[in-house]
Amino acid sequence: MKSADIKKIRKSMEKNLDHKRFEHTLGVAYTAAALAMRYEVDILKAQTAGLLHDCAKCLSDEKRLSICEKHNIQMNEIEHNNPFLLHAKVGSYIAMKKFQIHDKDVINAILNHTTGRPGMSSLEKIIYIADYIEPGRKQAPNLAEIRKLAFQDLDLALVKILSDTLDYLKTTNTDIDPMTQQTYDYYKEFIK
Ligand code: DGI
Ligand code: FE
Ligand code: FE
Repeated sequence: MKSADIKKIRKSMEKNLDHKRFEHTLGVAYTAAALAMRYEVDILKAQTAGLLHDCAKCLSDEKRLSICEKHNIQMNEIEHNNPFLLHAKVGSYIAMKKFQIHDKDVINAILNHTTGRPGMSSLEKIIYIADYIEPGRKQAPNLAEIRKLAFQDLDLALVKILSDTLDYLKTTNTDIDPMTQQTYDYYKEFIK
C-alpha cells in the first residue's frame, strides 16, 4: 500500500461516484485515518479501505446483481431482495479485481462495512465506525456522543452504532440482515 496508489484510487472514485458519495468517501477516508492514528492501525490501509468502501454504491441494483451472478458471489435472500446491501460484497470484489487490493484486512473492511460481523479486526471496526461518524453525516441520533466515544473505545462505539441502527431499521419496513443482529448480539456480550 503506497500513497501514490491512494491518489489513484481517489481520482477513480471522483470519476465514478456521484458528488455527494465522493464527499462522503473522503470523509470516511480521513476519519478512518484519524482513528487509525489513535488505535495504532496502518494509516494507508485505513485510507485505502475508506476510499474504496462504497465503490459499488453508484451502480444500479441490476448491475450489482449481475456482477454477483456472473462471478458466483453468494447472496442471501435479504441481499437478493435489498440489492443495495450488496454494495459491500460487490465493492470488495471490485477492490480486488479492478484495484488489485490483495490485503485481506482491507478487503474484509470493505466487505463487512454495512452489517459488521462478529470478530472484526481493528481496521474493520474503524471503517464501520468512520462510515457512521464522518463529518458529512448529519441524520443519526446521538452523533456527538458517538463521535467522542469512537476515539475513546472502539467496541463501545460499535455497540452504540449497531443498537441505533437496529432501532432505526425496526421503524422502517426493510428486512434486517441477520448479520447486523448477530454483530450486535456478539459485541453487546463482548463489552460486558
Ligand atoms: O453506504 P452508506 O450509506 O455510506 O452506509 P452503509 O453501507 O453502512 O449503509 C447504511 C445503511 O444500511 C443504513 O441506512 C442502515 C442500513 N443497514 C444496515 N444494516 C442493515 C441495513 N439495511 C437493511 N435493510 N438491513 C440491514 O441489516
Ligand atoms: Fe456503504
Ligand atoms: Fe459509506
